[in-house]
Amino acid sequence: MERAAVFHRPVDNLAYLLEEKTMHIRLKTKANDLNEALLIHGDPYIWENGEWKYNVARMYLVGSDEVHDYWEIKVFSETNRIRYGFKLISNDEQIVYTEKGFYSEAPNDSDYYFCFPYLHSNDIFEAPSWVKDTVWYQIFPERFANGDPSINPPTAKAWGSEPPAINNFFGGDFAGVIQHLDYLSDLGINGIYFTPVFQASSNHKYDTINYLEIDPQFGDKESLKLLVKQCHKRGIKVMLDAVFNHSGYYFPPFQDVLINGESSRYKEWFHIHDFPVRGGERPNYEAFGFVESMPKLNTANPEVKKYLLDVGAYWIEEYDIDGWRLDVANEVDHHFWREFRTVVKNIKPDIYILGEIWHDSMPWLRGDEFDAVMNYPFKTNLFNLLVNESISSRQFVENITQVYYNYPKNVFDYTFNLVGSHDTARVLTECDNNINKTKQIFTVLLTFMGTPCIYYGDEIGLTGGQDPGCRECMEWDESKHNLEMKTHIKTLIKLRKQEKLLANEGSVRFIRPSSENGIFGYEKFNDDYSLLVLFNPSQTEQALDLDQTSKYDLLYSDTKSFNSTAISLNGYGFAIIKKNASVVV
Ligand code: ARE
Repeated sequence: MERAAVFHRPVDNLAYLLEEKTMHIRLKTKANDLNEALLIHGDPYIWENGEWKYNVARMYLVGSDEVHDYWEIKVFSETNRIRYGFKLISNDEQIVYTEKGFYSEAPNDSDYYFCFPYLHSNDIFEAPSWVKDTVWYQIFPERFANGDPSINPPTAKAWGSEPPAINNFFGGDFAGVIQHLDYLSDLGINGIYFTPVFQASSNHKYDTINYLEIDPQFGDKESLKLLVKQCHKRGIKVMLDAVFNHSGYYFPPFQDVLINGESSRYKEWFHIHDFPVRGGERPNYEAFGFVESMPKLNTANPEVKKYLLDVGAYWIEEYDIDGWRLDVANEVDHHFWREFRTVVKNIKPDIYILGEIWHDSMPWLRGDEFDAVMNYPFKTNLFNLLVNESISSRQFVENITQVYYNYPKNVFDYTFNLVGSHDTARVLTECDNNINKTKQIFTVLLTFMGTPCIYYGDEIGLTGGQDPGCRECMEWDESKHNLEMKTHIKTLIKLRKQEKLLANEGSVRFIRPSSENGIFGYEKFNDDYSLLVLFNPSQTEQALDLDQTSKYDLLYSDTKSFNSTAISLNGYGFAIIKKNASVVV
């Protein structure tokens, strides 16, 4: 047995509360090394005849990546206290793994074991329950619809008359969004995430001038109020973008520092290295990257903290928004986010807090900071498989298994999945206009664990390269819509609403391909039935045998042939199949 690969700590994704008195305990071991893993567990204070009284239960091998096996068990503790260790069985030995090391026999003293001192039900990770049923739609307000030309920026061009550039404007606004809410309801979405809407000079508005005013090119506070009301009437939630890592260059406190230098009362609001303040390619103050127009805010400063926390509160209290997406969330200190959570949840307990983090995000998802993060590792792996073709489906399943088991289950249930945003090239463009691949990518997005987000216009086949190419004007001429794409997305959203297993009820297991680039997928299941979601990642037809002890119904597919014993998928084809509990054969 490879002892060096055996890993557990009683924290985070490896030991967490799932529901009252119930935990998930996970263990990582070397891939294919163990035949069995057992959990030795008990209340540390229950002893009999001078010996600790423990139970032994079988763990399940729930997934594997290239180097590790993942074992999991759901364990109940009547007394809310638990100590535990693992009995590991391989071909050549049996050992017991505890907090204090490896032993040939299970120590009969609870003190040796891993300790989860008390299962407090208020420590269960809980995001707002409405999020699980939400299908998000991301709007870049300057490019969605121009509903009120009277407030166009002075340099605004005719809608869609030229390609999107770093500094051109087309006059998208709130009135335009309100005019198209029926379109969004018809699509089936029930949450809108807006990139920033506060006063700023650029077209993307990530360079805030005034956090307490709506940018006049989008409307005013009344139009935001109306927008939120209209959305709520249709059951659509509204999430705004909070850019708290940095301000814009023209944010008055930064201007004050530029003018008054060392004697500015705002000099501690930023991270100025020395005076006089100097911009350019390498500013002498901290910024977002080295972008001189985005000076980094000092969120540890009490005045800055109060200012931004008040901003966070204001738009909820006065405008009833439902969520905050936090820009560059990983570069702001944890203390700030903890206070932010307390403040906003006190006002609206079911407000959704979404962090923009592209990497491993466990430190922000312990229940005291964010409800979710933008799941870019999901997108990257999916695109490496289907767009770049740099990994096989075997590797995809292994990588995504690792991403999945990096988080507690109840955290991953809320993760914000996306296949494109204002920061990435459009999915159809990435797929070289291959509609089958694009449809397959959306099938994964809308059936995977977590909540999906559709970037405006992807549903009608908009194209475009990296920022700023991906920010073109929405097409409102229906004759130019890609109807195959739109119908596909609508069908998937409808199915997601009908089949709660698709919207994160139940559990999941990954289906590993039987050959390097064979059919792969996942099975979402509860006690009664399961859904199989299958994909053919290659351009040639492939078939998969189905286990004959179950009954199958095809819910949605572009499949070639399907019967109770096998399914054959077209190149880049997919199938969503309902598998009913075993039938007697
Ligand atoms: C502008 C131009 C770009 C140009 C850039 C260079 O449009 O073409 O390359 O300037 O100076 C906003 C605007 C952008 C603008 C930028 C700077 O939307 O258009 O770019 O400001 O003025 C990292 C961060 C992540 C960040 C991305 C972009 O971790 O937080 O980079 N995303 C947010 C927003 C952006 C926004 C900002 C931050 C700034 O969503 O829209 O940009 O407020 C890897 C790394 C990630 C990295 C990612 C993307 O995966 O690991 O950390 O994300 O790549 O680069």
